[in-house]
Formats: sequence, structure tokens, C-alpha cells
Amino acid sequence: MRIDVITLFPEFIDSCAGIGVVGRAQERGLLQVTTCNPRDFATDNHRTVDGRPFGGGPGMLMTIGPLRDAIESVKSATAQSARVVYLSPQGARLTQEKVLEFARMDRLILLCGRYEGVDERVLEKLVDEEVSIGDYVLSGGELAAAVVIDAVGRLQDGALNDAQSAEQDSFTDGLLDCPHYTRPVSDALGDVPEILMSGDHAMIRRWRRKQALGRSWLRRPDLLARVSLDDEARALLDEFRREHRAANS
Ligand code: 4FV
Repeated sequence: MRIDVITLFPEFIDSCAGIGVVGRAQERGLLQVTTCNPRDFATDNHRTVDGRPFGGGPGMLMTIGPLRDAIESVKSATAQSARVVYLSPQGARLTQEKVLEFARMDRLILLCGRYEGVDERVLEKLVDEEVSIGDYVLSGGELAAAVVIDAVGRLQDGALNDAQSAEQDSFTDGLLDCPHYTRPVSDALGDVPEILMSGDHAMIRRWRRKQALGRSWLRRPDLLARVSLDDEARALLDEFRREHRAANS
């Protein structure tokens, strides 16, 4: 997969995309993250990429020219078509479902705003969709682009050493993840639940599913409302709720 990032701070993206699982995915040729700086397309000798907002108001906006030329240049970099995604608080909230959709694509172009954002005509005519990582305001879209690159990059086949771990991700089944433990078995902070050292994998799967359901019920009932529970899940959740009430009454 190829991800092109249009940003005034390419060094930030290059550093984020060069480490850990994403960095290794690039080394393994599973992912290519390239950056393109709109300032390289500015035509005046001050290399201006921003302008005052018409109608007044605080701050500056990124202007059409450098953005249009940057988008055209990365689009024409290969024959494959690419979806142009602008990161902004006005976008649809990023979910694992959207991440899985992006991860199946050959190409993605991420447009990072700075200042107060970009001229609306760029969004209307050159952007396919807007994505938000959350209801708060960042000083630039780069951090949001880095979130997308990481979430999509780790899902490239072969990026995770143990492919299984992506299958057991949070939200993969629409629920929160279960608790995880590693050595030491016992510590001042507490002991590892016996069941996990029983070797009874059917019981361990059941315990993990029960914890994931229980946590989702306690912390994110909105998630639970969106998933359909089979008989085992309903029985496990009822069990968890009974035990939780007993423990907290
Ligand atoms: C943002 C978000 C975000 C808004 C103006 C960049 C900033 C500035 N992007 N999810 N929340 N973007 O705050 O994606 O240009």
C-alpha cells in the first residue's frame, strides 16, 4: 500500500512512519509512506501557502494553488487511483471499521491542514472525504495523519509478526479488548487470574470473551448497543453483571 501525505512538516511524518511496526512494514515493502510539501509548489518568492480569511476573523487559511498542485503531483505519481482524505474536526469519526476499509486500498492521500484550515473550494473539489480523530482542535492535521498511518500500516499483511494479534484487536468484534497478563505470576500489584494458567483453552477463550463483554458494558455501553450478541455472549454478559453487582453491593 502507498500513503502520500501532503504536509508543511514532512519531517514529522517521516519520523513517525519510520519507527516500530510501521517502519518495519516499510522496510518489508508492505507499505510506502511518502510526503509532499505544498510549499514546494508556492510560486512567489516568499513561498506563501496561506492567506487571510475573507470576511475577516482570526488566523490564516491554506490557499488553493500550492494544495491543488501538490495533490495533482502525488495523484499522477502512479497509475493507481487514490482517495484524498482531509483530516479535520469536521470529518467523520475515525473507527476501526474505517481503518480496515483504508487498509484494503492500494493508495491513500492524506491532506494535513495547518492554521485555521484550508480554502473550502479545495474540500469541495479536490477532497473525497474528511476524517476526524476526535472532538478537539489540533494545531495541524499531521498528528491525525500519523494516527491513520499507524492504524492502517499495522494491518498490512505481514506487518505484525503474529498476524493473529490483529484479529484479537479491540473493536475487531466491535467490543473492547479483554485484560492481558504476563510474567510475574504474582506481584505486590496482584496475581495473574488462575484460569489463564490452566491450559484449558476453551475456558480461557470463554473467560476473555466474558471480560471483553463486561468491560464494554461498564465502559462503553454505546459499543454494546451496536453489536448483536449470540446466546453464549448474552449468558457470559449476564454472568459478568451478576458477579459485578454481587462484588459491588
Ligand atoms: C483534527 C482532528 C484537527 C484543525 C485545524 C488542523 C486541525 C488545523 N484533524 N481530527 N481533531 N485538525 O484538529 O483530525 O488546521
